[in-house]
Amino acid sequence: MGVSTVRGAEFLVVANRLPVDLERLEDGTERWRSSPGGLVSALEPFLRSRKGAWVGWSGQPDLDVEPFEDEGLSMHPVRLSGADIRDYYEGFSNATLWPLYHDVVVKPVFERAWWDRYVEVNQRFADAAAAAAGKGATVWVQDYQLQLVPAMLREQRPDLHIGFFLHIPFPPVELFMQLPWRTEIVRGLLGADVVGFQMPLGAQNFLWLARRLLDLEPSRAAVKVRSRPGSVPFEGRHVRVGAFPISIDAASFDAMSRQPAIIKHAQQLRAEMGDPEHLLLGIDRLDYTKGIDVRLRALRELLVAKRVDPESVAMVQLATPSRERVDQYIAMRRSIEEQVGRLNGEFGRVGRPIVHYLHQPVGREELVALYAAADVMVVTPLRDGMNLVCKEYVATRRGLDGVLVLSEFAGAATELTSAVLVNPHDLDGVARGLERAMTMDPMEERSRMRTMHRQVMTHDVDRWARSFLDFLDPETAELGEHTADHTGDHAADHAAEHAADHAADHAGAEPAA
Ligand code: ADQ
Repeated sequence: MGVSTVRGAEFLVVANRLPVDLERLEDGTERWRSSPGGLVSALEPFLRSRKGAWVGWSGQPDLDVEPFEDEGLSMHPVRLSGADIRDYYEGFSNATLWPLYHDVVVKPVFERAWWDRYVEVNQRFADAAAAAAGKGATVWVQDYQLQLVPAMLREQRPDLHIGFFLHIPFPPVELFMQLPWRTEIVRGLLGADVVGFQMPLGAQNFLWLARRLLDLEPSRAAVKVRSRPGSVPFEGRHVRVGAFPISIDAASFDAMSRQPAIIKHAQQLRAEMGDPEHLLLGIDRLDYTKGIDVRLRALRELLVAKRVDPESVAMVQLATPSRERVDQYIAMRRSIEEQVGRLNGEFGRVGRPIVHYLHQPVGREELVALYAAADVMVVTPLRDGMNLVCKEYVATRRGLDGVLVLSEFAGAATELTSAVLVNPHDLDGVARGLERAMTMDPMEERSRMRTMHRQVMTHDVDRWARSFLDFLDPETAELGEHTADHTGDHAADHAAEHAADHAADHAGAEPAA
């Protein structure tokens, strides 16, 4: 790593966090540690081949870091103070937008001071991006923390090609309308050339809101081809809107799951847990949207009703620490840990708990070994933009064994229709889903997994990134508008139809903007 000599990147990613975290070691020294996520590995080839740069926060408060080079990538750290983290990140991003965009699973807090700080910090990111981008560069802005950046950036740099992708769900119209700053957010997003969502429903909601709040008419393309990306005219441009369901680096999960060391480790893990007949697995950030409590309650119901023998079942629940200073997260952690204690107290025995609970991140190899070891993967979010965990599990099932229990409210449910789909609000239904997974006929198990495995292996994160960037590329853009199907598969088409109906249903009842 060295101080940057690169000026004027051709391709820039702007995200809340850099792809490397600054770690402060006990001896007072600091080092950068790469945080290999799906997004980083998907974009790395693009970034490296196109003089790429990344604008983001280092992960540490009150730290000024000069731009630097990291293995061919140019990093542009943005400084966040303690107060920025409190108001922009923990406040507006995670206590206002996050719950609002996830179906108000908890009540969003609307706080003017947080909004002011959100505007201020978005401006800082936009300024950093404007300074780092070369003439005519492509800038890809990521996620809900930075929804004002597209417009702020365009104001300074109309020469740029700006894309925006929202990783979390875009809410139903009537929920979004609660936001006191709804018009500003929509205006911020419309600064982009392409606004991308996980699901067609989100894209439809956004198109509808843009028209309603800013009094814009959708272009004919949006009306005529409902399941294709639409577009909306705004300040002399056509902002194109589409669904781009994100995925994982499927080949790498597949390859890792076949490594002898990982297979052996998976066997050891099972043996250490007493070789249960059914090993259930949950892996989530510890977040109230993920429905960890739902699956624990469903498992308890099965045990209480003696529909499952405690000697036959074990569950591993990994819960990565997340947003630990936000009130709702503190309360939720306490409640989940109480439930784990109760289950183990009632149904475990010495040396043989029912639930093995870890509140810590684990390394990639341990993660894959757990996927490989599990008979049933339990993914029960109340709402999730996509959910990568279920795709990671499926990618490790080359042997076609294993059952996925998946919430209907995860974006992934439109692709992984052969999962045992459950409604996480219906406790009986989740319990039945778990029971079904544990008793499924092996032939049926294989047939369902085959379909899902094929889907995940052929729709990976590379394909996702390419489809978004091709759509943003001015040379292929015109072509894309009329030919590309950015709604994914047939199920997604169906969701788009549903979205259009949903928007139509609400057209009459909408509050005045
Ligand atoms: P998240 O809400 O963070 O992502 P998810 O899509 O499931 O949720 O991704 C979590 C990632 O963290 C997975 O890659 C998983 O392997 C990893 N992980 C979780 N627990 C871990 C642990 N204990 N140790 C190590 N790794 C762990 C947001 C949206 C999602 C959307 C993604 C991508 O909320 O809906 O799918 O962005 O767009």
